[in-house]
Amino acid sequence: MPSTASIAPDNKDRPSIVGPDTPGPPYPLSIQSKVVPGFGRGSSELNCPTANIEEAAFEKLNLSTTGVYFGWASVHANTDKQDREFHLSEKQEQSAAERNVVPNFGHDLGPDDGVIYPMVMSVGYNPFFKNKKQVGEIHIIHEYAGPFYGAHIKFTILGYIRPEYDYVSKEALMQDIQTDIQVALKSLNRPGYLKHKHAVECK
Ligand code: ADP
Ligand code: RBF
Ligand code: MG
Repeated sequence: MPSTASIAPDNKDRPSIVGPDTPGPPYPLSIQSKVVPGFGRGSSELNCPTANIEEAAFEKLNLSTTGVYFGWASVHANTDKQDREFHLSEKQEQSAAERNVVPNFGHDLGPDDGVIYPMVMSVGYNPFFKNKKQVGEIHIIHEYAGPFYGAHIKFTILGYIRPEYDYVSKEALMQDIQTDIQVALKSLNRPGYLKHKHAVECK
């Protein structure tokens, strides 16, 4: 059920590092998915592109808590010619058609293919945008040359940053996302988290 999320507390009161020195259960959580189109707001409205994951992969993760997570992720060209379909909701389908999304299956990744970078992941209803369905979407903390719809994303979640909130303005949400990125970078830069920066075993 969509949450009735509260307005975010003051951004300046946030901790700069989260989680214990070594991640404990249920982490690490590793999974892979195809990168599917969302509603196109990440890059255009928030200056923060997110690779949306497939519904089936999201369900497999079985996260009971909505909010912002952090960990490691890599994107891989999808070379399987039989694997060209997206399983999208009607609304996602409509949005992708309107935006004329043309998947390249990650074939333009070049030297970024398979490289592991830090990531932040948003899980939930995006209360600021009042989505009806939960989504899982990953912002990889790296500047890619372009989109990679249809590629495979492999990721390992190692911890939780905060719940999802509603915001008084888009700028306030953007500011919290930038803080999430700094918190993730600092939290991952500890031996207990760095040791998980290796290729994800596919499930
Ligand atoms: P959508 O709603 O379709 O997901 P976004 O505006 O969130 O639209 O853009 C997401 C797309 O941008 C991703 O699917 C991916 O192909 C691309 N992208 C480029 N750089 C990144 C990045 N650093 N992290 C995540 N996705 C990225
Ligand atoms: N959306 C919200 O409505 N509330 C949030 O607290 C929130 N936190 C986010 C944190 C991160 C790190 C990222 C990448 C996204 C977050 N979003 C949040 C989701 C954002 O609204 C979404 O990425 C865009 O709507 C594009 O799909
Ligand atoms: Mg997205």
